[in-house]
Amino acid sequence: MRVLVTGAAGSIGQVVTLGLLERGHDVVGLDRVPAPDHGDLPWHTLDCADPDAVAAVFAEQSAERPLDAVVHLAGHPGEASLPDSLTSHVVTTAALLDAMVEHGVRRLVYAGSNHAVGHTPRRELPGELLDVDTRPRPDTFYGVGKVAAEGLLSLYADRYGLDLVSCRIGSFLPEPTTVRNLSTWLSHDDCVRMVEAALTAPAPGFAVLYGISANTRAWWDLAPGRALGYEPRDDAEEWADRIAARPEDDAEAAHVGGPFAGEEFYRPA
Ligand code: 15L
Repeated sequence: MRVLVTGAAGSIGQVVTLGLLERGHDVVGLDRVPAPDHGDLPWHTLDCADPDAVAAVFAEQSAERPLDAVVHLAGHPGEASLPDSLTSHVVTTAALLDAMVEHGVRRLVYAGSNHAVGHTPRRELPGELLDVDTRPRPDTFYGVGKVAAEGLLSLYADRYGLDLVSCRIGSFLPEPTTVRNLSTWLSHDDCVRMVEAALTAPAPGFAVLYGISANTRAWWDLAPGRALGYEPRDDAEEWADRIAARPEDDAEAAHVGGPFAGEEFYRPA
């Protein structure tokens, strides 16, 4: 597949770009910053919040060799003001979706987040695992942006028949470092497996999956991902003996969003 990866210079973007290249896909990188050294990767330096700039990328790619899919990883990975969160997660997604419709690109894999449901108290988890149909319960304006972006994916899937998969990523890290991470970790290799599954699953339409590894202590249900072909192989439990308990562990375990659900993030919109 020929895949446009946005946020390709970011921490997830670099891992996904290399992983897709290793698996034989063609990658076109896009970021607000110039390319890290990935050989002669085609690259566009621009902000996805600029719809004209995004449209120009699709026009240029269509003239050369059309894109098959987009992996949309661009976006500020933490809390920001409400307007900035909506720009970072919703306006960027809309610009890409409109360009996809115009140029016949039919699939997008989105870097959603566990913070779309982060204010869900752990004691309310039905059967101990949170499924993808539980009501959106964002823990921050960041989470609100991710929920709204999923709403946009749902709208464009219904209107235009696109295949749009939101991967609600847990904690993307080289290895788990906190007790919460034992439940929330997404390994680098599993992240690549997840993205490739979401890119290649037959006709998913609008779909949501939880982007975590096969963690023994998982809080989120992996079944929706497995239904799309995502088979995680790593388990944070292998690090459990090396992770020291911290005073904040109990507070971080009260809600699935961990620290993002805490009062330190409360602020006016
Ligand atoms: C995320 O979605 C954030 O981008 C990242 O900063 C972490 O907070 C991560 O989730 C997490 O929940 O650990």
